[in-house]
Amino acid sequence: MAFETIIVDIADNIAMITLNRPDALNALNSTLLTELCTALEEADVNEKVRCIVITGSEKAFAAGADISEMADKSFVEMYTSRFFEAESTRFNNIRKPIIAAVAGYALGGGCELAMMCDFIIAADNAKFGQPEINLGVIAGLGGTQRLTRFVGKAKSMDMHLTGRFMDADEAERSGLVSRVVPVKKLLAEAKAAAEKIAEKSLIASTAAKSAVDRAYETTLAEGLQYERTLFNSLFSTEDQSEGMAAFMEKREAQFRDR
Ligand code: CO8
Repeated sequence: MAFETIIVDIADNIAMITLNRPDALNALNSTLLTELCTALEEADVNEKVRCIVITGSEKAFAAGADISEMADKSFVEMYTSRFFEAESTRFNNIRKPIIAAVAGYALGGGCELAMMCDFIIAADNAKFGQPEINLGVIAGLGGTQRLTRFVGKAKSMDMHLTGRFMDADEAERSGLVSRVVPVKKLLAEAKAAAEKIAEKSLIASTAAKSAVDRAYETTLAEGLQYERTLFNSLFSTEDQSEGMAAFMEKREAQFRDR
């Protein structure tokens, strides 16, 4: 399917989705978020795709929700249209692993979009922020909740209340991103990570994603029970037999997602 605001490239079992509104620093408008969700859902059911990468440009992953689209809206319009609610749910329903490869600005909804992915690889020029306070509003796509879980209350409050940006080094120190790489190497590094994931059993990788996500939704006792149930259930798969046999036979496993 042809898209207006994103570019989708599927190769080597990876769907690379590039946000593509360069004139607006990839600001997230309704068209972009709808197209992104459609592309993600297509990738999720495409047997050729085993991992997804979302990226932007070297200057901006995304500089936030599109302010020009929101500027004239009233409370009633935002409330009754359930602005971006459906897109948020559609995104959270994707089963396959999603990596955010972030260079440049990841601000407001852009920072929130990166945090909705399963982990973030940052370029050394990345800047994260929740500057909505400067616009007289607050984060609305999960920033107050997810950023607080990633970096803790002190830094989250600091960022939401002052609107200051966090650079890549601080983001790594604070647990917001998993690794920082030179900007020119960002896509290669994200692709290499995606290829590693794509080599695994998709049943196991989607189970791992689901179990880690559960840690944010439940008590430790319930999370441990959920993990145990998933772990045991993987012993009904051919991939478990193959993975363990391959280890014993000192060879590479050939996973078939069965
Ligand atoms: N929305 C719309 N257009 C944008 C946005 C944006 N968020 N960010 C940048 N642009 C546009 C600029 O208007 C400009 O367009 P033009 O050339 O036509 O004037 C172009 O992109 C380039 O931007 P700048 O000239 O400003 O570039 P600079 O390099 O000088 O500055 C910055 C870069 C610092 C990133 C600056 O553009 C900026 O501060 N942008 C806004 C950042 C921001 O406030 N983001 C938060 C937006 S609100 C939000 O994300 C809420 C999310 C929750 C929604 C949930 C709904 C339920």
